[in-house]
Amino acid sequence: MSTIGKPVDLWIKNPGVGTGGYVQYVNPIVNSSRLIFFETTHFGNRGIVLRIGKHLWKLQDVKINANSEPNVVGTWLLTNGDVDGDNIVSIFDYIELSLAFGTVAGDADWNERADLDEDGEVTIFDYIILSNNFDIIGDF
Ligand SMILES: [Ca+2]
Ligand SMILES: [Ca+2]
Repeated sequence: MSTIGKPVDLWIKNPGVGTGGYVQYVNPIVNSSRLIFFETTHFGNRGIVLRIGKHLWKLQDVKINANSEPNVVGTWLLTNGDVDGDNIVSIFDYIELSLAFGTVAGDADWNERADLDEDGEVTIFDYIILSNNFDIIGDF
């Protein structure tokens, strides 16, 4: 799926999973070059945890330099498959995908979030994405 044009949930926080310190939330859009820009004054060693669409939250520790603009702080590889948005790819995502299986956009049982590859229908290819990422838990 493409992330271009999609809104991003992004927190700047303390580095490391579970270390708290969520200091700033921003909601940028992925641009046509698949880049995300945002402004911050929270410099130094930080964590950035973000999610886009049906992907799990992903944390990376970064260093944000006060005297360099723009900072390039990393590349995020995201895990697809979170149909219900609870930050784990689980049986509950399978259930929601199953309920929408075989539907196309506009059908009564259509669930846009079950269309993991965003081709406009819920098919075996969406199941494959979910299966490949099954049991993965997101950061946050
Ligand atoms: Ca889920
Ligand atoms: Ca699909």
